[in-house]
This record gives sequence, structure tokens and C-alpha cells, in this order.
Amino acid sequence: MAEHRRVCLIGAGPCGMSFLYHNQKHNAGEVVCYEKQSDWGGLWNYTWRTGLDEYGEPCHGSQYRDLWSNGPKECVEFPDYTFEDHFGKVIPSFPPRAVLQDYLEGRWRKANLRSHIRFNILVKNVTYNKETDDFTVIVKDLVNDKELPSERFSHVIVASGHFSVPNVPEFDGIDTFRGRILHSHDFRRAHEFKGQRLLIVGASYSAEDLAMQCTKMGSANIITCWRTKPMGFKWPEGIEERPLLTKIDGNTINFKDGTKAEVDVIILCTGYLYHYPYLSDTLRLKTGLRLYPPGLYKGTVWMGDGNNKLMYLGMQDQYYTFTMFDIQAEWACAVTRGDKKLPNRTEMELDMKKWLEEEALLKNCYDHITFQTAFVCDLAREVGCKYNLDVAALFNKWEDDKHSNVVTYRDHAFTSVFTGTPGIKHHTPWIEAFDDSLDTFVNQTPNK
Ligand code: NA7
Repeated sequence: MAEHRRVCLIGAGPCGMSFLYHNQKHNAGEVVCYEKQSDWGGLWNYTWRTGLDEYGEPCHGSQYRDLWSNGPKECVEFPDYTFEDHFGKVIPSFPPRAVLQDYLEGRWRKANLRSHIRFNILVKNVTYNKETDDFTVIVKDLVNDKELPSERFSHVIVASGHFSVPNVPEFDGIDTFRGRILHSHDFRRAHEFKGQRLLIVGASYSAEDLAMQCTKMGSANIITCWRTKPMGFKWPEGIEERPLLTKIDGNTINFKDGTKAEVDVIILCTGYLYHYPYLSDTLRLKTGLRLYPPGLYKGTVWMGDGNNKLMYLGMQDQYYTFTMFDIQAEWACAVTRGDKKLPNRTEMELDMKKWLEEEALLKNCYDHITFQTAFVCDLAREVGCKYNLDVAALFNKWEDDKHSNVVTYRDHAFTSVFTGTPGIKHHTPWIEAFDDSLDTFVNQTPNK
């Protein structure tokens, strides 16, 4: 039995690293962090692999090589470690993947967090022991292909993400398609689709960004199709939106509006599953993508089986990302330390109900931003955070920019609310910027 606080942390991505960060800051004691990948960073740890990893486990990575931030970095900035702190200067607002990864790693390196992580360790089983009010965790050492002796923990923090197990629907006639079919989880390089006619299924972030990336890299033409609601952007030439496909017949795609099109490739941008096979049934969060997944007090404490000692980080649909994960982790860390006392179950249920009722009334992206801002600020209040984390005005401006021009929204400059230093523009408009190296972006050197 774990007689004292001993925390099992699952995942060393931005959420898990924030938990380690706050645990260290409070000198709060033992946290064992298990990470199945060989490096930290979660989804920011880019891999060329798709399908299975080197140990035969499902490949976690969903990042593509050409990814540039689709939101201003000023909306994800840590108040206690700004981009200016990290790079020593102001940089433009929409960095490529490597720049964001470097920023995250800078904060983690500064706090010396690496030694707390056990890499290449897969969590296989987590169960709650009612009699002893603790958890038994079984893990596997992937390098040595060996299950390790089970361990006991007072708390479990699930930070293994929810954008790595693809949701892959079936479509009538898809087995007759003669071209390549892939999910956005397996998309790595847009160059591959140069000159090709693409069908993109879905109408959310991945559909929007892959359509834009592939156009930028020279795809012939792209049709995106939607199920519930079109994205509705003013698309550049070469991209069009149609209602959902109804049937596939060879390379011919039939759509709900009666139109047809010939395509070479189908990319399913159909989202991800919440998939936690290592958790016993009563501990498992079961939800779709929501701003307030039901069953989590303060979006964090699992209410499903009443132990209040299992917490989930970052399970929300996201506008705020790094800062939301960070305040959530700070709050969760305070709960595990006993510094933040949880109210009784009735009060927790009432609190969740209030958020869920508000979530049900949201109508558009601006409402979503207001809702998530309130969620983040509520957690900040709960832990007595000295910073104002509200960047709703920046998010609203970003939505305006994107709806006014989806090609140029990344060319705008935003001002950090924490440093107040006015933002600067990138030397090259995003649509013409092909060099996504850190050096070129940060040092504003021209395209190589
Ligand atoms: P999302 O945001 O979960 O979006 C999934 C999209 O896929 C959404 O438009 C869904 O339509 C659509 N979808 C799901 N199932 C189907 C079926 N069966 N048929 C047609 N369309 C379907 O995932 P993304 O990958 O775009 O974004 C994930 C994160 O990556 C995002 O939060 C960013 O942080 C980056 P619906 O609207 O439900 O009808």
C-alpha cells in the first residue's frame, strides 16, 4: 500500500511536464512519470513513423513535418517563461513546429525535469484498490520486453493525450477506391501529394490545415467535405467545400448534393478517439471531443468511481493549450499535496452541472473562447495564480483574421499580454515560407 503521497504520472507531453514542473516548484515529493516514447514532448515529439513504433506499439505521433502553429503563440505563452525569456528577443506570432518544441523544452530543461521521467515504459494496467484507497500500476519496459513488478501509488494522473488514436469511419464503397487512403494521424509530409487530387473528409482543424498545407505544396485540387457544418472559409483557388460524400465508386466520389468528383487520394481528417485501454473500466473517461468532458470535476478529477484520486489533464477540446494544461496541472498538483481540498461530492456534482449547462448553450467559436477562458481563469483563481491568463481578446482577433482570410491569418503579429512588447511580422508570408527551420524563423534569415 502507498501510505504516503506517491503519484503515478502517465505521459511526458506538455500536460505531464507541467505537472512535474509544479511538483518540483513545490518540492512536493515523489512523482513517477512513465513515458512510452523515448523522448519527452508527447505530440510535439515529431516522428517519421506511422502505424506501429519500433516496439510494435501504436505510434503516438500525429505531427506532420510542415506544421506551423495555427494559433498565435501569444495565446499559449507561459507567463513565467515567455517566448522572449526563451529566445532572448521578440519573434513572429505563428512559429513552425520546431520553434514551439524548442520553447517547451526550454522551460523543462531550465527546471531540470528530465530525470523524473522513465522513458520507453508502457503503462499496461491501472486498478484502484478500494480497501487500501490506492492504485496498483503495471508497466512494461519496452526496450527489454519485460513486465516490471507492480507498484502502488496514492494518486494517478492521466496525461497521455487524446489526439493519437485515430477515429476511422467506414464509407460506402471505400474498398473500391484505387488510390491511397490515410488518416491525418499518418500524414507526415505535404510534398507527397504534389500534383494530386485530394478528398479531405472532415471540417475541423486538421481538415483546414491539411488542405492549406497541401495547396501550399502544390496539390492539384482539393475537395473537403463536411458532415455537420462547413468550415465556411473563403478558400483560395484549388480548394472547395462540399457536403459529405455518400458513396465511393473506384476513384469517383459521390456527394450528398448530387455532385461527383474524381480524386487520387482520400485523407480522413475525422478526429481522434479517447482511448485508455490501460485503465480499468471504472476509471476510464468515455467522451467525445468536448470543451467540458462530463465526469471531470474542474475538468480534471475523475468522478466516475468516487475515489477522487485519479485525475486527467488536457482532455478538453482546446483553444487555450499550454497555459490551460499548466494551470490544470498546478491545480491537480495542489490537490495531490492536500493543499487544495475538494468539496463534498454533491458540491462537485453541482459545479460540473453548472459548467455542462453553460457548455450546452454555446453557439459559435467566440462563445467557445469565452467559455474556455472562464474555465482557465476559474482554475487560476482556485490556486491563487498571480497572473491574468485571459487571452480571449487575442483568440477573438485570431478567429476574425482566419475568417477574413484563411491564407494570410498567420501573417499577423500579436502582442504578448505578459511582456507587452509589440509583435513583429515574419519576413515571408506563410504561404511562401518553405523553410521551417528554427534558425530561419527565429533569426529572421531569408528562406534557404
Ligand atoms: P476534430 O476537431 O475532432 O474534428 C473531427 C472532424 O471529423 C469533425 O469535422 C467531424 O465532423 C468529422 N468527422 C468525424 N467523424 C466523421 C464521419 N463519420 N463522417 C464525416 N465526418 C466525420 O479533429 P481534428 O483532427 O480536426 O483536430 C484535432 C486537434 O488537432 C485539434 O483540436 C487541434 O488541436 C489539432 P462533425 O463536426 O462531428 O460532424
